[in-house]
Amino acid sequence: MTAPDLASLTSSAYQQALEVIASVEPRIAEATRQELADQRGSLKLIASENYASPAVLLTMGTWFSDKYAEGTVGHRFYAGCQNVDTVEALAAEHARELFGAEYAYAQPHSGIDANLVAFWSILAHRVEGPWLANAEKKNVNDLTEADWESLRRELGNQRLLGMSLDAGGHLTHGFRPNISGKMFHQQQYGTDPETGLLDYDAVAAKAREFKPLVLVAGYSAYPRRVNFAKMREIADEVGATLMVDMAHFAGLVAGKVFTGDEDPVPHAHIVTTTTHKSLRGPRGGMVLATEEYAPSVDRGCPMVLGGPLSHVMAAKAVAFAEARRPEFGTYAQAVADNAQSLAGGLLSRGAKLVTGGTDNHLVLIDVSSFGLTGRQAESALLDAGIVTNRNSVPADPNGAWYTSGIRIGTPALTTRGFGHDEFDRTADLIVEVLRNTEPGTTKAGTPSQASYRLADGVADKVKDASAEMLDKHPLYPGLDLA
Ligand code: DSN
Repeated sequence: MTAPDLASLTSSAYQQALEVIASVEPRIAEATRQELADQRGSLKLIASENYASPAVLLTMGTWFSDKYAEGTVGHRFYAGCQNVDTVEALAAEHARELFGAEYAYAQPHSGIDANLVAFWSILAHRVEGPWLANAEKKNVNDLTEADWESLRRELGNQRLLGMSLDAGGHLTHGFRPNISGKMFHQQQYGTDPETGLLDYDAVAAKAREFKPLVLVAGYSAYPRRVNFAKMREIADEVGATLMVDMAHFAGLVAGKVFTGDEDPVPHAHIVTTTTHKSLRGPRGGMVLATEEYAPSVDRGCPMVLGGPLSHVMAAKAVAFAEARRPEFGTYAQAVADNAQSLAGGLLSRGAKLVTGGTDNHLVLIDVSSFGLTGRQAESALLDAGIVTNRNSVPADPNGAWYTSGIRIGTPALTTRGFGHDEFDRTADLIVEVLRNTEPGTTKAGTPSQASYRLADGVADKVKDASAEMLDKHPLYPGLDLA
């Protein structure tokens, strides 16, 4: 089918769907229209967001949403799951092929679910496995209450080493207030204070001293690639399981931008991801594993999860099928190239970047050099139609709420067709806003971390310049909701 045919089909599908929704709750139909208008009219630079294709979006809106299907393919706790089996098997097959993984589990609803499944799988595999072997028990059902009590003591004494939140790690990598920081004894590794880069020798030294069961690699706000072969060497030396959370850069792995030592799949025991960031699928999670860990990952339900979201698994299958096409590789390479253009454009206009640049899909601007907190910068940029999120920088003096950083990424606008020139211009617009924003003061006259003043006329000028670029690269071209 040609692109105009598809666009016109998509247009009528959504027009009709919104009429059906409006017949019950018109305000939801209106909010849905407005969300499209807002996304169309702004520079979406949130590094973890993207625009899924109409095929992926439409797949989520079906009666698969109505079906319960706890269990695994061919082994369900509910009757009538034959079509869900088709969907889940296809999602897993596409995922295995896409990433060259031995095993894929498409049920997690989100990244945190995927990470919880992975943690409990590692615990089950590493703690229950040898214990069962020693006890000469055939499976977990043979364990007595006394066995479980002893297992619980072992489970409660396990260690996890992950990247700290302010260095760019994720809160599920052992951050104290998150369950990962409570279920494990955790320690964190950071980045080099001078360069902002990962120091593998320092990670190895910490691992030797701490001897974790789980070494977590991966990030949400680290603008560089990771050498997963080195991380595996560290894990092997201390007998840890290497778990990689590739949620942010899964699209760059799928698109073969990250290969060799930068591809986590051949090096990690377990890889987790979300499916909606650079991978451009529906909102959800997934676990990839070696065969060795597959039986314990398969116990994600009932261990951690309830009923799978079959409609979302169907959309994952569609998105993975899209990502197996050659054009996805071209897209992924453009995401990385565009991040270079964005970083280069910011640096050449005097912005300070954590690590001095990027070689993945994201850039972390240290806005303290503009005299602003992340919160002030985020708000001023939003006033000018530039959607970003504030983020801590390493050893952030402003903490995790106000922060000193702005995290931006290229996956979404690359999907719209932005290239080098547009990202350079985007850098120009960001710097224009930041230079023209002044921190405010509190009622007591002290410096405020939240209030700010953007100079008159700047927001409109930036919005006009953005509109020129956005109009040339329409979101969902041909989709008309009028
Ligand atoms: N919220 C995601 C992000 O923005 O990176 C991570 O969970």
